[in-house]
Amino acid sequence: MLHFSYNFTHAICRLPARSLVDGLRAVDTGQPNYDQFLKDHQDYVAALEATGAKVEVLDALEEFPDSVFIEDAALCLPKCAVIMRPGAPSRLGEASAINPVISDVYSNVAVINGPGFIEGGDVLTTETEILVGRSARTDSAGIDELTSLVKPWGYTVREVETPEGVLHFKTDCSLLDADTILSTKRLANSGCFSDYQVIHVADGEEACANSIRFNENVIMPSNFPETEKMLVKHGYDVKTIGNTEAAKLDGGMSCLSLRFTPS
Ligand code: CIR
Repeated sequence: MLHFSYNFTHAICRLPARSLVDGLRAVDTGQPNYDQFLKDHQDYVAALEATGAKVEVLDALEEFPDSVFIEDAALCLPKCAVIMRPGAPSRLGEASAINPVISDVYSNVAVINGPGFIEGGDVLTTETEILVGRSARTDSAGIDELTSLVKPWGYTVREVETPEGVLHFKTDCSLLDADTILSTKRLANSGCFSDYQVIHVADGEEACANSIRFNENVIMPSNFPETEKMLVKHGYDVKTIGNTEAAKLDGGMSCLSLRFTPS
């Protein structure tokens, strides 16, 4: 049985720009190394392709240092796509840059026009609902606009809270299958996943909560052995990808792609 929330025939990625050294970060843990970032990005694209998906890799956008984190600029649903409105001023222009690319593959494209803000990293799509975490980048007005744009297509949006100090809602959680979510304890403790099974990331491994289920694989960052073991024990087919450089810019596995099946 196919599940639209994790079975995808297509993905779109964007090559990292050399300007990524100027990318946003909450805490300075050193400059990301461009060559290592590029290598990890190639491994990531290869992992998506290995599941049989077709992956379009867009040119780098030097004017937007964070544009490799393409997920934040758009939301791809089975029946429509929505161009987001990033709350980080340096990322706002990424929305109009992605619009023509999305309009090439979707016939129904809606646009968040504001005044609210919303970034794709705050949006978790499950089989039954779209959860959106309010954060420093996503506000209630942005969530309300998304809610009314997707309602005609039959999607339900639930507004929830991203933990204080956490960049995006999905920094702390990932969908593993139709019923199961991988989450940090700090996010799951808010009760927002009470209708789901929750697997907690191992203590001290919170930085791997941003993983993705992509077809048969769970793709997670390397070097989180306890959580990896736990996922394997639960029967997931885990692939790991180096993420040291993206992590310096608060990026993880979900941020690096838009995943979809054209309708
Ligand atoms: C930013 O702060 O916007 C980027 N440096 C990281 C974005 C990560 N995106 C995501 O979690 N979806």
